[in-house]
Amino acid sequence: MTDCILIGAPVDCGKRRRGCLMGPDAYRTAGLAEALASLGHGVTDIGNVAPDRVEVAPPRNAAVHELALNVGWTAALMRAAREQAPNGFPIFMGGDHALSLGSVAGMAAHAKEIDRPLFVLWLDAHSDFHTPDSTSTGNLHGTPLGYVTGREGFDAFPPLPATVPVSQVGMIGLRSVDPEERAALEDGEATLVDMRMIDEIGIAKPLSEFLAKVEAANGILHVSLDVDFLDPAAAPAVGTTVPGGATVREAHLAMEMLSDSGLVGSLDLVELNPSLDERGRTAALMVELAASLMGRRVFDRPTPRGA
Ligand code: 5AB
Ligand code: MN
Ligand code: MN
Ligand code: MN
Repeated sequence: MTDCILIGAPVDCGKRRRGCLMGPDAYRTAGLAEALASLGHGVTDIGNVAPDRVEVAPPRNAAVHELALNVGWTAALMRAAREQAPNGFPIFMGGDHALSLGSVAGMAAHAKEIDRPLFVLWLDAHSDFHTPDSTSTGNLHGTPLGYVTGREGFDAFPPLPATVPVSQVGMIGLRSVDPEERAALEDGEATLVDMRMIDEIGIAKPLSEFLAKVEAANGILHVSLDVDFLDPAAAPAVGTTVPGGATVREAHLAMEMLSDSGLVGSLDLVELNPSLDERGRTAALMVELAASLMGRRVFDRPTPRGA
């Protein structure tokens, strides 16, 4: 039994298209708390976090969108993560992926306090490895892995209590990486698993290799699940759809393996835009995936919730 702590993070400033602020309530409506409780877990929903009010100097890169608000969210969510992590298993209900600037930074600080290395698994079509200087769209939901790994250019953001070495990052599901991200990733030692590799050898082998690395280091793992990891046919409720994504079963298998590993300590559910959903099916799928990560097995899946 795990104490799950649901943290609403209605971040909507990481990109221009609006709607992710409705994500936390979509997860509540889709029954995330009930699904976790049915597995025997304790569940506390602490409600929604609000961003700190901050002032920042104008960004060097004029394309950057809503810098101050993103910095304010980062500070507030970093604090929330550090406060909640000692009490259980934080689940950040997004909100766009800019929320992970704060959630991952906070979990890294927590891991340092308990003297274990934090590993991060990024399930996403994108590498989100930009900096505020390198991004051409200016959308900061494309930067959280740049920030938490300590890339330069984040001077407006809170200083990191602990960085996550690139060698402790795994990205699975890649099929959209910008040239500048690619160049920066080529220098590092991140585990990079693109869709072609998944097509050729499946998702199980590269994931179990990454998990073996986490285990060998006595690490704890933060999982960041972007809706666009999934194929848009299965998960339409996201602004940044990229065809050719993970199937429903590939995603469940990843969650089931993560559950079996016992290594996961926290989770982000990000980029759900309920205004783009079809009768709530993307929200429902994300809830099902979270349930698989928290121990639901194929043979004890309940009949789907109807009207
Ligand atoms: B997401 C892009 N690389 O920088 C950019 O959805 C997309 O959190 C970022 O993965 C996508 O704007 C961010 C083109
Ligand atoms: Mn992302
Ligand atoms: Mn993405
Ligand atoms: Mn996205």
